[in-house]
Amino acid sequence: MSETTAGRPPADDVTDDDLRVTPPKQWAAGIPGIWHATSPAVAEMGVGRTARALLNLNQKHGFDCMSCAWPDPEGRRKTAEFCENGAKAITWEADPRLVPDDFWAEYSTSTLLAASEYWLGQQGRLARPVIKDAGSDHYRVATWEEAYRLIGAELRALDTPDAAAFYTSGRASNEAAFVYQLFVRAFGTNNLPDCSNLCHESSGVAMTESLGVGKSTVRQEDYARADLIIVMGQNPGTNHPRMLGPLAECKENGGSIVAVNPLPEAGLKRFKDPQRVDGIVGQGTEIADQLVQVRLGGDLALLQLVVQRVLRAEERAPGTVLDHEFIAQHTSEFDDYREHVLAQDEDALLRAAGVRAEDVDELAERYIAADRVIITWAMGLTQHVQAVDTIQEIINLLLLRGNMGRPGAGASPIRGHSNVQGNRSMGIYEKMDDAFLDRLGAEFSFEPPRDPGVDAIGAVRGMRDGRISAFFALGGNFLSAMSDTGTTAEALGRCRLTVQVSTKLNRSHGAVGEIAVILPCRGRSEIDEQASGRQWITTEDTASLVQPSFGRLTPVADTLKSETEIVCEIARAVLGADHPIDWEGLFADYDTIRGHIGMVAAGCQDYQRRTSDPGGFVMDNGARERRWRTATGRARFHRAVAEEIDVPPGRLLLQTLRSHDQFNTTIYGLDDRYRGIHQGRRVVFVNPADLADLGFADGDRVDLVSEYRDQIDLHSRNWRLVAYPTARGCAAAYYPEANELVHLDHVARRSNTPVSKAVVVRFERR
Ligand SMILES: Nc1nc2c(c(=O)[nH]1)N[C@H]1C(S)=C(S)[C@@H](COP(=O)(O)OP(=O)(O)OC[C@H]3O[C@@H](n4cnc5c(=O)[nH]c(N)nc54)[C@H](O)[C@@H]3O)O[C@H]1N2
Ligand SMILES: Nc1nc2c(c(=O)[nH]1)N[C@H]1C(S)=C(S)[C@@H](COP(=O)(O)OP(=O)(O)OC[C@H]3O[C@@H](n4cnc5c(=O)[nH]c(N)nc54)[C@H](O)[C@@H]3O)O[C@H]1N2
Ligand SMILES: [Mo]
Repeated sequence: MSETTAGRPPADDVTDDDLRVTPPKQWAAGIPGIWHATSPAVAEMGVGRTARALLNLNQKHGFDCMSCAWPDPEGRRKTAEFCENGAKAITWEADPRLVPDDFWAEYSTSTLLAASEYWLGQQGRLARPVIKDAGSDHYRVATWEEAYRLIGAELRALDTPDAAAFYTSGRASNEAAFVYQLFVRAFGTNNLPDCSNLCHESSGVAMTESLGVGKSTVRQEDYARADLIIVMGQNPGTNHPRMLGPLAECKENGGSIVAVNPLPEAGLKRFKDPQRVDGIVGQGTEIADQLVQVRLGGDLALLQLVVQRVLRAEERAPGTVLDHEFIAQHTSEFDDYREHVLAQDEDALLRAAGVRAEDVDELAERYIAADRVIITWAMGLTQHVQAVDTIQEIINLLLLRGNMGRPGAGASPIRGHSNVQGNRSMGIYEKMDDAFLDRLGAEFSFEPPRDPGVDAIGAVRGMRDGRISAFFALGGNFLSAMSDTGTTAEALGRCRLTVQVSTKLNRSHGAVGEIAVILPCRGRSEIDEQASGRQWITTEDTASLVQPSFGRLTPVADTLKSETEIVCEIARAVLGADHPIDWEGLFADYDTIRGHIGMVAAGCQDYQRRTSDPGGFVMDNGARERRWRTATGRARFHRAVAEEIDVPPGRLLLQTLRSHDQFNTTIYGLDDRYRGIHQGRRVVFVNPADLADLGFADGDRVDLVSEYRDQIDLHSRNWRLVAYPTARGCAAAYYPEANELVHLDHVARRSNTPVSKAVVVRFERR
């Protein structure tokens, strides 16, 4: 892809003129990992700022890494407690280049919509508020006061507060998230869709019903203590690289690792720890002892096959396999469940899972032989029609041998965004429970709305159908993150007002309503001065560790404001200066906000004091302590029937996933070196045998057509086929480019998450 020619960024996402394909890598990290981590940072930022940025990542008194939500060690930290992708994230955020004022006259909103995410990110940090007036196709520079006044007037003019939706991406601090949901509810709506709706919603729904808590039941130190870790539907080498360390430690302590994945992912094969001398010079640690190459969406069937074997082993040697005491004391519905699973047809399950019986035998033997088992998972499980059932089957399997609420064992959804879990704890949820709303109302003397709001899918439908006419986004890139890009763009375009609080440009800034506003904010790494002095913020990681985070870098422009201040100023502009909540007092001193969080958010009593300790505190979990806040007061066995996904002849099942050079919709670079892809992104990975069966060859150019029920086919142009050892019948392509193939109505049952990992596609030769 070439650099910009004036007025016209590259028209298509990637031209792929220079695309090269090489054999995939057998290992992750090590010297190339660190090298790739530091070289781009130094080029863009200068040595001083780079060193300050990297050395403050994930240190006590430094800032929490904004990349993934992998937990920090509770005790000792290494000098460099970050990974290659954390380094990319900080370099991208701390980018000193600014979008110049004359940019807005040069590029129209339609040009931004047509530009690539890569090019947009390379334009530097947003520096000043900009407004696109009705009738114009260009943003213009504005003052903060003008922007606040405009947003205030437009939101007040709505017929009902429910005509607005307020999206959150998982980067916001707990303080910003708390004042944001407070503002939205004081305004009068629960329309708080968030990136969780597209991400781990299925995990939350499943675990809350089965265990009474929607979060991981294991702590950071548990991974190294496990005898067996099963990593399902997750690519840690790329997306949670710091997890490879604890996985390697587990192995060194005699444990074993099983990867369940249609793809043989590099990080799961061999890992060289760049933090250790033997990691750099040696062969690294062989990570996965077994790879189960499941078919896309086949995990529920696979898990039931394993459960059947565990139950039959118990029948053969009664009293030796199941943890009867745990089952009797801590669980409910076991007998019904047992009968139900044993009645499932083994051949049908094997077909749905796409695995051989020997693979299941081996996995079941490993499970039975291990005293302490952790199962982790991410998007490979959550973004399927039967996602919730699948995750509940994981819980079932763990419960059989009491692998819950003891050291080295448990269920561990690995979160995505660095503070997405904290955002939920702070009330970013369209159907927050009554207890939270009661406390919120009592703390601020108002009656919060009780009707459930819209989630991400509901927001798009609402905008498309004219019920929602104002869309506000605290971070993120809603257009590119949502399914069905065409419908989402059309829906946003029907709005009267779209507002985005952002650090950098993305395509959502081109998918605008009649009036559009961009408000530039500081990043987490930057110093945040307010009336009472320098502020710090708090975040929560995957293991529920809540910690302070201190901005250390000089903001790239003094025109930027913090997210917390922006939200409070908008609240003032919308609700009026005489509103009973003292919005100015809230952002003048974040201690005030933490005081309120302590009174409102569950498990956050005495929040200010407990987060003042640089080590932070671990939130109460329930399941981890074997206290079950479920409908039966116990951990629940859940019954499901695995459905085989129907793929008509001549079609494949396509998953959409991340490359090694991106963070969600942010494209750092055009390589995916672990998978052997260089200088391009429009590739489709297909098993060579499927390519042959379909009459195609590696290197062929195709259009992708996706089919969903009787709905209109969705098209995506110009992809290059790559022969790759994925499971038979399955294919993979990168998100967000492939999102235009995911139908809006194709969602997971009970969690409403877009089905981004099982799209039925056919190829059309170009
Ligand atoms: N560097 C970097 N880090 C990130 C992110 C990023 O984009 N870049 N994103 C962050 C976010 S928000 C999230 S949610 C996480 C995402 O972390 P991941 O879930 O690891 O992300 P994906 O790239 O979607 O990878 C899905 C994995 O599941 C496998 N898979 C797909 N379908 C199935 C299936 O049906 N069954 C099984 N068993 N496996 C399947 C895929 O082959 C792939 O290995 O990472 C977070 N961390
Ligand atoms: N097809 C498909 N679709 C998916 C997925 C998939 O696997 N496949 N994954 C889904 C998942 S797991 C997720 S989490 C979503 C992600 O959805 P989002 O969270 O909406 O998307 P991001 O790409 O993380 O958002 C990037 C933008 O956030 C802004 N930003 C970055 N840092 C900050 C900050 O500190 N403050 C503010 N205000 N803005 C900031 C920048 O402007 C940047 O362009 O996408 C989902 N969509
Ligand atoms: Mo995510």
